[in-house]
Amino acid sequence: MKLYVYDHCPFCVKARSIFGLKGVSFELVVMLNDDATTPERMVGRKVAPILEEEGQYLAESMDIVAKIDALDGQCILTGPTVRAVTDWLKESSSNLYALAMPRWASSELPEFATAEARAFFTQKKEAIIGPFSERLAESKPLIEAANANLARLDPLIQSADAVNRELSTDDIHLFAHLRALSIVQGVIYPHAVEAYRKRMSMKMDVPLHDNIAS
Ligand SMILES: N[C@@H](CCC(=O)N[C@@H](CS)C(=O)NCC(=O)O)C(=O)O
Repeated sequence: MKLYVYDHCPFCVKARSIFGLKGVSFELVVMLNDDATTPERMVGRKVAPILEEEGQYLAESMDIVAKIDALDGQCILTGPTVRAVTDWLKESSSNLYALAMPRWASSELPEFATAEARAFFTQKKEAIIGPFSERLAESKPLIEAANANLARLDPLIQSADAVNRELSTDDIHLFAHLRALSIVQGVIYPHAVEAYRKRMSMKMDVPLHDNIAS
């Protein structure tokens, strides 16, 4: 199986994470961000992630998660989801992209290996969140808001091995959020959140961006 992704993309992180959790081997293919030809050849539109298996394609992150989880007939994402976690994700997502997008755009990520790919991303995303320079200038209040959100998340984390103690789709969504945030320098992770994101990164085999955070 091949999984086509952009490294920064939270939807792609969701798809990647189940392979690590299940110990299923796959080939990770990072597309250039301006490469429309590759995804269009597979699914008729420019999108990531895409799972390729024997000439068949699947282009929806949570469908990929469900497929890989069910592969051996022993699903592991069987725990109930918790409303407080879902609500937290909804409430906390508003400033995530304002923080992460300008930082992804200036990072040495494989999808930005060419100047054209980086420019494509910058242009497309600035059309959504405004000039990156303006968002970067707002870093202090945005990071303070993210820190306040994380302080509210901490007591919701019941175990470093599963937010609700039993693995569920909440873990897929929550780790994708925390992994996106890891590109931001100066974020303060309370104890349980720190243990959780580190453990999940290891189990899901998706490295955090702490080492390239800016
Ligand atoms: N519902 C889709 C959303 C996927 C999605 O929006 N992916 C973004 C990348 S993060 C994308 O492909 N955007 C088009 C582009 O980057 O040009 C899923 O969960 O897989």
